[in-house]
Amino acid sequence: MKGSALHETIGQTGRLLAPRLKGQTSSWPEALKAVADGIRQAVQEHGSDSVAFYLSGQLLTEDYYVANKLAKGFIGTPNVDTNSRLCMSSAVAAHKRAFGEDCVPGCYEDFELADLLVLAGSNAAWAHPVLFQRMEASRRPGRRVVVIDPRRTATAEMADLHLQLKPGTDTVLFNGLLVWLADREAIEGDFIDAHCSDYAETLDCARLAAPSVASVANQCDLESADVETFFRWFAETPRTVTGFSQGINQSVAGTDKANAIINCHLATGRVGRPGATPFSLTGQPNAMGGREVGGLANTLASHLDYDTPGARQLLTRFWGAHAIPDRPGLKAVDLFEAVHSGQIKVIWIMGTNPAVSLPDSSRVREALAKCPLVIVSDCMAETDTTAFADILLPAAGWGEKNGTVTNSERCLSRQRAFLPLPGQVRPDWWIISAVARELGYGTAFDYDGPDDIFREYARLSGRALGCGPGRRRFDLSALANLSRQEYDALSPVQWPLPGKDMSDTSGTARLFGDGVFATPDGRARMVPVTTILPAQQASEARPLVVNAGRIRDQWHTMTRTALSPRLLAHRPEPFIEVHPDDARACGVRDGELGRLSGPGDHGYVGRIRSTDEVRAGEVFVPIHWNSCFASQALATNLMAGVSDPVSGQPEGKHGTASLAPFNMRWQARLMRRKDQLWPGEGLAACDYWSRQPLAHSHSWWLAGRQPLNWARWAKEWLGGDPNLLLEDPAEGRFRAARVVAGRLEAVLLVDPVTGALPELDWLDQCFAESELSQEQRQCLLAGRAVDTEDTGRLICTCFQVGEKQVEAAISNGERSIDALGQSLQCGTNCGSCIPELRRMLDRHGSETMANDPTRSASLA
Ligand SMILES: Nc1nc2c(c(=O)[nH]1)N[C@H]1C(S)=C(S)[C@@H](COP(=O)(O)OP(=O)(O)OC[C@H]3O[C@@H](n4cnc5c(=O)[nH]c(N)nc54)[C@H](O)[C@@H]3O)O[C@H]1N2
Ligand SMILES: Nc1nc2c(c(=O)[nH]1)N[C@H]1C(S)=C(S)[C@@H](COP(=O)(O)OP(=O)(O)OC[C@H]3O[C@@H](n4cnc5c(=O)[nH]c(N)nc54)[C@H](O)[C@@H]3O)O[C@H]1N2
Ligand SMILES: [Mo]
Repeated sequence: MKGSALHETIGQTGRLLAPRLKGQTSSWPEALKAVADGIRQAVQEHGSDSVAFYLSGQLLTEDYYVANKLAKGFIGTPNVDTNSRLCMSSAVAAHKRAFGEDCVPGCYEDFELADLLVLAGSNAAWAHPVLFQRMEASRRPGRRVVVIDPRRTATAEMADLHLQLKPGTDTVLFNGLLVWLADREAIEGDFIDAHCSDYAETLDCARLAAPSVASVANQCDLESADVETFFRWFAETPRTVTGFSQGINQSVAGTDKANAIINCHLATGRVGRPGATPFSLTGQPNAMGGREVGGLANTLASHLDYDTPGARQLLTRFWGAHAIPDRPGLKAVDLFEAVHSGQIKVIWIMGTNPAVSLPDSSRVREALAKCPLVIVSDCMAETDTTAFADILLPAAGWGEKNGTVTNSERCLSRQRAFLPLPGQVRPDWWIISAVARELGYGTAFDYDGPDDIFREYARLSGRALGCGPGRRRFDLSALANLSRQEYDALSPVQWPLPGKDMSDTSGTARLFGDGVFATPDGRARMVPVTTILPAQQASEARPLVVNAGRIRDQWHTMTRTALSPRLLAHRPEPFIEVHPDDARACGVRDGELGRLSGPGDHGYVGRIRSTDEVRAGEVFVPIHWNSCFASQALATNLMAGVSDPVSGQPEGKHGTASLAPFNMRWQARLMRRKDQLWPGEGLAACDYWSRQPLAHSHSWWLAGRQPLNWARWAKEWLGGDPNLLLEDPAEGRFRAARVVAGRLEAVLLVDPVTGALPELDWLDQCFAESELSQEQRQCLLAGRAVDTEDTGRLICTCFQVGEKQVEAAISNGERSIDALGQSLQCGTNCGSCIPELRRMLDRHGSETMANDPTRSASLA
C-alpha cells in the first residue's frame, strides 16, 4: 500500500526547491535574514510571546529538539505546539495522570500475546496495516478480538464482537466494565492495594455513571447481551490488551476516555505485562519523538514539565539559554485563536498543514491571512497552508533526511537518507540552526550534523532524571557518546536503555510491570471519570453526527500520497458515507453528489456512498481532501474548534450537519497531460470539482447546475482550441480534445448526469501514445474504449488487482486468501486489502450456501 507506492510520491513533482519571499524565489542568506529580522522585530515590539512555532510529527527528533531549544530557550516563547496536539495529546495527558509520565507500558508483541484484544476507536486494518497483519497472524483458537467503533470498519469486520456504540460514549462502557469487574471480584485487589491510588473514588464515580449492564447498553445504544459478553471476556482473560487510537483521543472527553480504559487495566493489574496492557496507538512517524523532546506547549524537553522542580533551571544551564518561559504556552486551537486576535505576530509552521487539519479550518485560514508574518517550512510548494506563507523554506522530505524517530512502543530507530537533496532543499535541523545563528545564538546551535544534536539530547535525558520526585523512565543517556559511525549504524532500541553505555542495547520492552510507577509515591492513579458528551449534539437543523477519519490509501492532507495515481484509485473522489435510511430521508442517492452543511455556511460536497457500515443518524467523511484537490471537501470545516479541557485535543471526530442532494445538470471529466503544470484556472466556473492524478495525465471530475458555454470553456481548460470536436446538444453531450503533433494534450468529456463516463485507464493510456491512431481518435469522441478489459474497482493497490478479477478468480475456485494471492498476487505485499478480499470470499461463501439446497438443508 503506502509503503510499496512510496517511490511514486517522492519524485520532484510539486516540490518546493528554493526559498521564496513573498512569492519570489530567493537565496538562503536572504531568506534566513528575513526570518530572523521578522522574529527579532516582533520580540522587540511585542515581546517573546508574540512569536509562535507550530511543529509536527513529520519532523525527526533532532529537528524537533532544536526547534524547541530555539523557541523556548533562546527566543523565550512558550508558544510552541505541534500537530500531535490533534493526534496524541489526550493519550499523553491520560498517561501522565495515571502513570506519572507519558509512557506506553507495552510493546507490539503484546498484540500477539493477548488472548483478548480490544481495539477502541482504532481502524488498525487501514491505519496500522503492518501491526494489523501481526494481529491477524496471531489468530488462534481461544483468542478473541473486540472492536469498539461506531462504524463497521474493515477492522470491525475481523472482530469476534463489534460494539457499534453511540459516538462519544466510551467512558460509559469502560465505567460499566469497572463496576462489573468489582461486583464479580474480577479485580486484582492485591495489586490495587499495593500499587494504585484512588480506587474507591473511581469505583464510586463509575457506579453513579454506569450502574448496570442495562444502563450501559441504554446509554451506548448497544445490546445488553453484547455488553455482557464483552465484560465477561474481559473478566475471564488475564492476557488482555486494549489498543486505542483517535476514536478515543480526538474528543472533548478524550483524556477521560483513555483513563477509563487505563482504570480497568490497573484494577486487573494488567499494565506492562506480557500480553496484558493498555496501548495507545500513535499515528505519525515521529509523534512519540515529538513528545519526548517537549514539542507540546505544556511540556519541556526530555519529558520535563514546566512545573517539574528544577526543570527550568536545568535547561537554562544545560543550554546556556537566555530565558526559559515560566509557564506553558498556548495549545493548537488557542494558539491559532491568538493568531486570529493579533496577539501572535509571527508564526513558523513546520511539516504540517493546519489550514486543513485543524478544526474550523475557515477560521484558521482567516487567522493565517491576518497574521503579519507566516513562515512555512515544507517539502511541497503548493498546499493549503503554503498559500498563506510570506516566507517559504524548502525542507528535506522522507528519504532525504537523516536522524531518529520513536514509534508507539518507545522504539527509537534511525532514518537514513538514501536520496540527494534536490535544489536548495535543506533538512529542518539545518534551517532552524541557521536561523538561530542569524539571530546571534551561534554557539548554542553550532551543530555539524544530526549525530551532534542527538548526543546533546541523549546527555540531557540523563541529567533530566535528577529533576523532580518520582522515578521517571525516559532515558537515552547510554547513547550520549555515540560516534558518528555508531550513530549511523544504530539498531532500533526501546527506551529506557538500562545499561550505562552502548554495549547494552537490549532496551526495555515493557514498563511498570513491577507495579512501580513514575508518580512521586510510585503508585499509579486511578482517575474518577464521568461522561462528558460532545458539545455538538444533533438538532433539527443539523440532524446528523459527522464522524471523520482515514481511508486506506491516503496519508493525511494528501500532499504526498495524492501524487501516486495508484493510491487514489481505491477511493478517487471525496465521499460521504450515509446509512440507507438517512439517504432516503435526505433524498440523496448512492453514486450521486451530496452536500453536508455544517455550522455557519460551511459545506462538504462528496459522492454519496449509501452503506449500513455507519449507524443511522451518522455520516462518515474522509479527512484527506483539501482545497488543492477538491472544491469543497474539508472535513474540518464541519468540526467546531472545541477541545478536551485536560489535554487541549480538539474534537476531530464529532461534528453536526444536515445532508441534501447536490443537484447537478451535467458532469464532465477533464484530463490534461501530466507534464503540464496547470493551477486549475477557471474551475471555479464549476459547482463541483475534484482532482485525481493518473499515471500519464491529471484528471478532474467536474459537475455543475447550469450548462456552460462549452466552446469557450473547452478552449480555456484544454489550453487552446480543440481540434477534435463532437457536440450533441440534444443529448447534453460534448466532447473536445486537443492533439498537438499527433499527441493528445487534453480532453474534455461532458455528459448528462445519467450518462456513464468512459473508462479512466484507457483514457489515461491515450496520453502515453506518441501518435494517436485514427481508431483512438474516434473512440475519444465516442467516449468509449477499444477492447479494454474493465477490471472493476481497485482492491489491491500494490499489484493493481480489481474487483472483477478477484470475483472471477473466486468463481474459478480460489477459496482462500492464499489461493487468491498465488493466482493474482493480491494481498501478498502490504496486506491492507486482505479484509476486503476476505469479505468477498465470505460473501461468495454465503451466496453459494444460500443457493445450495443440500447445504442449507443440512445446516438447518
Ligand atoms: N491510511 C492511513 N493510515 C494512517 C494515517 C493516514 O492518514 N492514512 N494517519 C496516521 C495517523 S497520524 C494516525 S493518528 C492514525 C490514526 O489511526 P486511527 O485512529 O485508527 O484512524 P481514524 O480513522 O482517524 O479513527 C479510528 C476510528 O475511530 C472511530 N470513532 C469515531 N468516533 C468514535 C467514538 O466516539 N468512539 C469510538 N470508540 N470510536 C470512534 C472512527 O469511526 C474510526 O473508525 O493513523 C495513522 N495511519
Ligand atoms: N477532523 C479531523 N481532523 C484531524 C484528524 C481527524 O481524524 N479528524 N486527524 C488529526 C491527526 S491525528 C493528525 S496527525 C493531523 C495531520 O494533519 P497535518 O499534520 O496537517 O497533515 P500532513 O498532511 O501530514 O501535513 C504534513 C505537511 O508536512 C510536509 N512535510 C512532510 N515531511 C516534512 C519534513 O520532514 N519537514 C517539513 N518541514 N515538512 C514536511 C508535507 O509536505 C505536508 O505539507 O490531522 C489532524 N486533524
Ligand atoms: Mo495523527
